Parts: sequence; structure tokens; C-alpha cells
Amino acid sequence: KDVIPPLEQLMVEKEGYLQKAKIADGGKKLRKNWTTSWIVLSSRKIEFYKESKQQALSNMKTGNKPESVDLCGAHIEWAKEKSSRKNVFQITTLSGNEFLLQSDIDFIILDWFHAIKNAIDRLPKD
Ligand code: I3P
Repeated sequence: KDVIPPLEQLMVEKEGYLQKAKIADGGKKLRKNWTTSWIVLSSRKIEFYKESKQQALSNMKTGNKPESVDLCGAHIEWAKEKSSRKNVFQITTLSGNEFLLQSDIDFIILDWFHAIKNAIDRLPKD
């Protein structure tokens, strides 16, 4: 039976396209592979969709799930030294997953950094 999540968890705070590279999974380093991702931020989590929003919405009907990142206890920091690209920040989850996010457009990456940082700061740390 479907469980209905609290409304607060369903509220989208920000969404849009960024460049994304997952560089660790559970503390294990991964080969860096930048891809465009449709990113949806809500109060407790970020969802990464591999496809366009349009495609993601139609995939929802077939049960195709996005990668979901729990923001409780997560860290966010600028990560200049982790890439040759400009405007890169890193999110590290409690479970040891590491993601780099990037945009060439300064205000876009700044908006995302602050939106995610605010979401993390509002959450309990564990
Ligand atoms: C990687 C690819 C990435 C690059 C990374 C390379 O090579 O060019 O774009 O990261 O650099 O290793 P490959 O495709 O052969 O895996 P940036 O674009 O973020 O610099 P890195 O190893 O210095 O992270």
C-alpha cells in the first residue's frame, strides 16, 4: 500500500539542470563522469534525474526512480581543487556518497549552493 509522505517533504524548493558527477559511493571512490542532470531539491533530499524533466515525469509512471540523496547530516563545500572546471561544489552525505555539481553560470551555481546549504542547516544532523 502506498504511504503518503508529509506535505513538507513533497514541497519542491528548487529545480533545474546542473552538471553532476558522483565521485564516491559509500566512501568508495568512483571514476568521475560528468553528466547533465535534472535536479530537484526539497526540504530533506535532492533527487537527481538522468533525463529531462519531461522524460523524468513520464518515467515516474513506469516506476523508474531517480537517485535520491538524504540531506540530513550532509556537508556542502566549494571544491575548487576537485576539478579543472569552474564553479564546482561538493555534497557529502552521512552514508559517504560524494557528488560534484557544476554550472558555468555564476549566479546559477551560487543560487544552488545557498539553497542546498540552507536546506542542510535547517535539518537535524543525524
Ligand atoms: C576524466 C574526465 C573528467 C575530468 C577528470 C578526468 O577523464 O576528463 O572530465 O574531470 O579529471 O580524469 P576520463 O573521462 O578519462 O575518466 P574535470 O572535468 O572535473 O576536470 P580528474 O581526474 O582530475 O578529476
